[in-house]
Amino acid sequence: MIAILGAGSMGRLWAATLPAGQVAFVPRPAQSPAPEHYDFSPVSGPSRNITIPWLSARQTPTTLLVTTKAGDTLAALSCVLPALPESVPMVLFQNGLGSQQQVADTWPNRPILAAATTEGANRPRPDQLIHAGAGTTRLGALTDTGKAHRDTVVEALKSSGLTVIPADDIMHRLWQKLIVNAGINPFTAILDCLNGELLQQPFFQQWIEPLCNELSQLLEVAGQPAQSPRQLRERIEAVARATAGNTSSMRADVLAGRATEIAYINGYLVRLAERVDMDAPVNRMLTHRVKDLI
Ligand code: KPL
Repeated sequence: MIAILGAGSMGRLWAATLPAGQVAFVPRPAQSPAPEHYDFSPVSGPSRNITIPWLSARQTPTTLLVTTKAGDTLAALSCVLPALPESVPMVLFQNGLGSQQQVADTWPNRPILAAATTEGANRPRPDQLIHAGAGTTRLGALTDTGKAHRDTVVEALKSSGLTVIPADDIMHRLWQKLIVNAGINPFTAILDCLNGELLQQPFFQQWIEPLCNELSQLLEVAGQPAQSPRQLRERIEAVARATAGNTSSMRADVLAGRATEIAYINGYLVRLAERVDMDAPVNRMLTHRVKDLI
């Protein structure tokens, strides 16, 4: 049984695609035990009704997928981990950086893995899940005890039919994703536009180059392989084009009045810069502008 903590878009995507009967959502103290029903539209083919039960107190999962928002993760895990044996591996799916490290530092003896995924899923209505774009999910260990579980967890998640591959350097993958999110998400939230509409916006054109200068320096600060500002800009713009019709997760959060993950994306980069006495004014400006939206 694979247990999923966090019944948002990503949690529901895994729940809908993993073999029926082998997956359950993990209830938090105030959550009702009635099964979750929703309509799932795959990338191709007809939509279908999905019913996912909640994990009962008697069941011990083989793996825990953690698909909560970055800012909710530590509190959510603090509620559920006391009841979960220390040997159960968990996979962190949070966007950005910072929350994964908080979890690994809080439970260093647990087998903790992180996932960097490019799957696209959204929920136009609470009872609907759309798999907007097929991607790849890379999985790697964050703690020493996580290493021995990686390949078994990869195999288990492959039974979803989604593309899942092991990663030797998951921090590198998380950084690559962070760069793309830092260059797309805050702009789409501030400008209230689709990813593909960014490229024509004067505000994006004004700030993307100075932002990429900061991102390139911060990659170096983090000990990541060097990438020029131009390479970073090309990748950010390529992803914006490839996901032109998408509403970014940050814009979706703002439109729904939910807290965003800005503190774990551009906000994380501002904190990293501060630690080495570097200035990151563009990341700081974007962080403030997004925080002011809700
Ligand atoms: O990951 C994304 C997000 O919305 O968080 C991108 C790549 C920007 C696609 O929308």
